[in-house]
Amino acid sequence: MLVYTSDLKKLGEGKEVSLRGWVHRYRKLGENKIFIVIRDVKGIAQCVVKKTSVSEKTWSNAENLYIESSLIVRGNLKKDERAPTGVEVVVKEIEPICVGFPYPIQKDYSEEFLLDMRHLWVRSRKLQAIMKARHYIITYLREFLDNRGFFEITPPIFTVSGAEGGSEMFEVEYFGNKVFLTQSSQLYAEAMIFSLEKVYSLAPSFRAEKSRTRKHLTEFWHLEPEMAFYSQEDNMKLQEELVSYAANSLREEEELQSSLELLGVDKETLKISPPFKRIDYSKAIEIVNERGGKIEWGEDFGVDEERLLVEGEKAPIFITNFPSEIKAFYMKEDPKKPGTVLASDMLAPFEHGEIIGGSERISDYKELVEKMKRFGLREENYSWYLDLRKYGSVPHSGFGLGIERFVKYLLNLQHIRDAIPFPRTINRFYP
Ligand code: NSS
Repeated sequence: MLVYTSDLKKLGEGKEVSLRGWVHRYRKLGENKIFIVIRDVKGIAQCVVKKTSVSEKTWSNAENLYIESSLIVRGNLKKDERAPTGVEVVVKEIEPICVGFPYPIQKDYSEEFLLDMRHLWVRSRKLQAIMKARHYIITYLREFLDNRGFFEITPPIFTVSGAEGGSEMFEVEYFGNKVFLTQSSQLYAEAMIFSLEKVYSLAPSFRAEKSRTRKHLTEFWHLEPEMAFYSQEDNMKLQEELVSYAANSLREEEELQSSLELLGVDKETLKISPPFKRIDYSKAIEIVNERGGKIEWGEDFGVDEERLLVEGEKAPIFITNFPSEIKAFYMKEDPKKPGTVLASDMLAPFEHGEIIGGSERISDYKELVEKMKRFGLREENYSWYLDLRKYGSVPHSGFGLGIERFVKYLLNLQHIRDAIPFPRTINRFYP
């Protein structure tokens, strides 16, 4: 019977099973015994090959394996307290699929080497656990929005109009024209709300940022919901409910318990619920300065300021009402606090920092044209976007959540590059 490594515990002593997978560990004990730890999608299992109880062929197959050789193993289950799952497979037969070559990841575990070997390192148990969790996290995010009546849309990646400031865009030659890789799908999501009212896109965004930090990628996956008739308050409510739903679903996911354990995730940190604390930007400036930082009104928060702001927090917090001049052109002014916008950043605790940026958008044509002028943007590059304010404009809001930042926070990862299989950073685009 072909089973997964995780099935072994449930099956009885003596049962005959076949396992299919890869050699994770390999150890020869004396002349007559070989221990092979097999890895498959579900986990690992210990197999023992005894020279005296297998055919010559199987013994020589076992002797010739390398780390990461692929194979099928047949044998009988035996209880063994020392084996990782409490049972081991006493091997009867080994059928190699690909013996291959000596595995290059042996002693050198330096970060740079592992990044060069990323195409192989994605098999490591740590990355396997992270990628499983990432899959589930994305599933919860979609599930939550789908249950609220959202439609998923698919925006273009080649664009001409930047959403977040033109200097950080990657240029692409497009049959003699100059286009850019999208920074954000927001402007297209905005176009779609006039048809579908509540939409989201999950697509890559590209940022030619020269930031060398543990939270910046040049290519990241971006979840961007956009909602007609939502105020900024409705927007923040949706965000805190979405984030809480994903965190708690992750905590409770049966399929992921061993992955969370392997990653050392403290499940208490995933017990979060709305409402999240809201701190006005002006108050946030005071807090930063009280806690030993140095920042003036009108400056944006960097990594250090974000760290001070979430000091002692157990759940994410919102910073609201940023000065208009330091935020994007499409954000609506707060009529109650002139000079500031109806926008929020969601900062995650434990030094993970910003995971969401959102705002209510300017829905009035004249107001948008004026603000674009003030920001030095060329109207002709945005004429289609301005059309949205000419024909049946409505109040609307939306936000962007960086998938890798979110995964990094929920799994408490040291570096954002481990939240994506093939990270793209300022000096890394291979493999
Ligand atoms: O620049 S954002 O703050 N906002 C936008 O792009 C809006 N147009 C989103 C919207 O309202 N639809 O980026 C949003 C999030 C931010 O909070 C991070 O979580 C993530 O996107 N982000 C990044 N993740 C990884 N690497 C980089 N460089 C990065 N930049 C933003």
